[in-house]
Amino acid sequence: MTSAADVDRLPETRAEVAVVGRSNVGKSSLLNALAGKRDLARVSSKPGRTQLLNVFAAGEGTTVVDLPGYGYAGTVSQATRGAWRQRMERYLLDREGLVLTLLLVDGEVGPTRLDLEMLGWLRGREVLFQIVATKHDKVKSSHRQKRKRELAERSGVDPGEVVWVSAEKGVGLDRLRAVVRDALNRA
Ligand SMILES: Nc1nc2c(ncn2[C@@H]2O[C@H](COP(=O)(O)OP(=O)(O)OP(=O)(O)O)[C@@H](O)[C@H]2O)c(=O)[nH]1
Ligand SMILES: [Mg+2]
Repeated sequence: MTSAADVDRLPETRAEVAVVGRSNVGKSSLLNALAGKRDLARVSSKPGRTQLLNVFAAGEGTTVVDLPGYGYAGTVSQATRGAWRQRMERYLLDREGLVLTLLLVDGEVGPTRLDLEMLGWLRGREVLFQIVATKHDKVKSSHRQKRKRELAERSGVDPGEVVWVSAEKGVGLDRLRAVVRDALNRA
């Protein structure tokens, strides 16, 4: 629908799901996979691709937002990174109609310090959230059970509460679509 630099510039929504996570965790790829479209959200192997709040229509007046990633360690200035982060946090605080935040954690890497900070921040503000572990295909199948337990434990949730996905291989997409649909329909 639109890209905006600020939450005040976003179109009204009946209900909205937001996608947050570390830069390069796979937010834009996951949105494309959920939608079944290749080039809806821009993907890049270089972190820091998504810098604005990008809004997508999800039917019947509902929307999904792709947010800038945090923890970007590239060559942009501290001030610019601070602006992206502020953009994301202001969004999460002020967005009317936000019903669910998907917090993406790299399934191969596990939750980083910044992911855990973000999680604490979301918990503190009682924004409803769902932890999604990405890049399932990159974890060797012999390591998966252990990795799933560890990721959940470090995040402070039960393993069954984490949705594992692979945008590349289509893993977990139906389950996540159901979570998103439920949240949007409840509103
Ligand atoms: N193997 C594998 N790679 C993935 C998967 N999802 C994303 N990637 C890769 O991870 C990189 C980053 O993907 P993006 O979707 O652009 O990540 P992002 O979180 O939107 O990044 P920013 O916009 O910079 O915050 C790209 O090279 C993708 O191809 C996945 O499920 N499996
Ligand atoms: Mg992106």
